[in-house]
Amino acid sequence: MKIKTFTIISLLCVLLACGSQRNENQQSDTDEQTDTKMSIDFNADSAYQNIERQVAFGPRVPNTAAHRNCRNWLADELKRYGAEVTLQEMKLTAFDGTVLEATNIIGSYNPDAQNRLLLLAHWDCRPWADADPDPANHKKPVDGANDGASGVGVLLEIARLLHANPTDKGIDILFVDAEDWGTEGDDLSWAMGARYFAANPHRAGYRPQQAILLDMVGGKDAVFYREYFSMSSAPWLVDKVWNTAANSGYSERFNNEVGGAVTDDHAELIKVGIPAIDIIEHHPYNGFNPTWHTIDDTMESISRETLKVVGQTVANYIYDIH
Ligand code: AHN
Ligand code: ZN
Repeated sequence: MKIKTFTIISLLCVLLACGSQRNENQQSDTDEQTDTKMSIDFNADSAYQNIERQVAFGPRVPNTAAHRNCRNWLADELKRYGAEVTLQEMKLTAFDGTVLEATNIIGSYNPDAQNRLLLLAHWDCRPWADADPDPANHKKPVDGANDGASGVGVLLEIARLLHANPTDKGIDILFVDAEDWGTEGDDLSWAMGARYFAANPHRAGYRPQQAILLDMVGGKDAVFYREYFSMSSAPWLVDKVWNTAANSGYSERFNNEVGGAVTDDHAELIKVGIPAIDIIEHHPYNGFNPTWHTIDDTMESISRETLKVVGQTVANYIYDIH
């Protein structure tokens, strides 16, 4: 009887101990999860300032001083944020015969990692505000606060985050030139810098597993639809990014409807077999933001809130917070 009681009591003790052990394990699992799900705060004010700095150079139209000065600043910023920087200089002949002195700027993190994510945005400005309601403005260059500087501004803030919170992932930030010296009806007149990069990558055999283009990501109340070429190239990547946005609280800004097809830098990567998607403000019926290719594409058209929505989504995607 005594032995029985003793056995029962010890059995109970063992069970209780096991129970508490399991609880401890669960607790530490939860702690680890909280650790890996550390929050990374995308600073929209910094992104906004990155846009202001670009716009302050003047329109970054190829073959101008503003363009050259901005190029040097962008390269210096990427270096300051710890990236390995490559400048890819090109002479590109535009549809109208103009020879553009163009430069793609590449900033690499963990350049030897095999698995790579490419983040890109165009940094040049359109020489003509030919969508402006006033024809008198059609030969003026655009400020490109949204069309150009916004994607770059967000990615420079991502570079700052990568420097402050290093990961072991292979990430390349690419600022492509000569996107916007194009003409309607001639698909090859756009995205010349991206086409050059696709054919002549900065490293022999460079082949990222995934690429995300940011274009016009600063407009007020912007909504991002699932762009058509992105859906044909990498629907799984669109899913991942749009789900990340939804889990970050931005489901109203990342709409699950499939939008129109936009001839843009990502299409040049898709052509050479790189899975690529475009986060772009392009409404299925209303098209681009009303300031697109007008003289109103200025700082006044930039929303810190939209920069936060896009930047935090990209940051959460990079850091697996989804
Ligand atoms: C076309 O209008 C065919 N593509 C526009 C791509 C673009 C221009 N993105 C920014 N500016
Ligand atoms: Zn444009």
